[in-house]
Amino acid sequence: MEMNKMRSIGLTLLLSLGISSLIKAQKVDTLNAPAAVLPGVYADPNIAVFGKKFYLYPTTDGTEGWLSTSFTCWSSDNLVNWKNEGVILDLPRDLTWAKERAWAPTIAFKNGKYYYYYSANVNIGVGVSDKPTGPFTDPIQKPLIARGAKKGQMIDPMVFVDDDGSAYMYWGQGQCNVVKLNEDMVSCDTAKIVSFKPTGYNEGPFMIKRKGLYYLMWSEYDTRDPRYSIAYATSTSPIGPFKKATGYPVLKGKGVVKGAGHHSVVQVPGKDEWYIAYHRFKIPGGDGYNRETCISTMRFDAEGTILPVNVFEKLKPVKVK
Ligand code: FUB
Repeated sequence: MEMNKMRSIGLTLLLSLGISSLIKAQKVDTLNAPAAVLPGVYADPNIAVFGKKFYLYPTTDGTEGWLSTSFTCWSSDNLVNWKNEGVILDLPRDLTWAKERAWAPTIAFKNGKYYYYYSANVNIGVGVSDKPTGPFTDPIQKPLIARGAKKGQMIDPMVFVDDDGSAYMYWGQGQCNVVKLNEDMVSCDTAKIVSFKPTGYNEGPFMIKRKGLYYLMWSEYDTRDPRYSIAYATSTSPIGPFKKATGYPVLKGKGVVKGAGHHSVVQVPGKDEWYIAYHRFKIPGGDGYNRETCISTMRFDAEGTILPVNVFEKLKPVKVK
């Protein structure tokens, strides 16, 4: 065989070996997902970091129609191992205006206090405490946003505190609503609510800010639908207008992972390192009422686009310095 021909066969062989090992390295075993981070059924996880600890505030799952009546809090110093801090708000015990459907809470820290926002019987309430682990009291003794205040369901609050200290609350199923909270964090001017519906938006809005850009993320489809997934839009303002990112959603199920959505995001303090907490149908045997809480790494590309999250990547312990 002439020399040139041998060289080109060798090169082709090397190239195909290289490509096949690359494909192997990227091949994901979609039949084996990493374990959930919380034991049992917990959904709508809201993740936060205070000091050197991470906290998770989920919905207690496991009843048809999501009839849970109390909220728990979980803490961790590495994102992988979580401690149950117990019940932080019990609706029949602590509220005068709602007894069930304790859903999708969130937390914010301002003026030395922790403010806990949650859905209760399709109203939005607010609690206050000196500690991230509660217990939370009900400072206003009524909903902060009452059922029927706007189109869609008054559920799934998220409070984002901007660099200038302004706090914005996002919420809503069916459409997304946003309002600036008053300095006291427990009141707002409802006449100033801005409502909009990005294409595909269903519920679970969550706001992050990175390098001056606001990223509004949300869940698409119904939480009982295996296609439940997370998309996002960006803006230079916390109240929009927002431009939806095209292409692959931030996160969606694949293989054994179904119904992955209703998320929250945490940034490791002082680092450009981000983690996304979300629920999926419990593996095995779960559905839209039996969901479990997971955490994955979330990355950006050089242009600031959120890259598709690999729900099969094993989470490594993370320490806050
Ligand atoms: O967990 C109850 C409800 O299911 C939440 O409020 C929705 O976002 C959906 O996850």
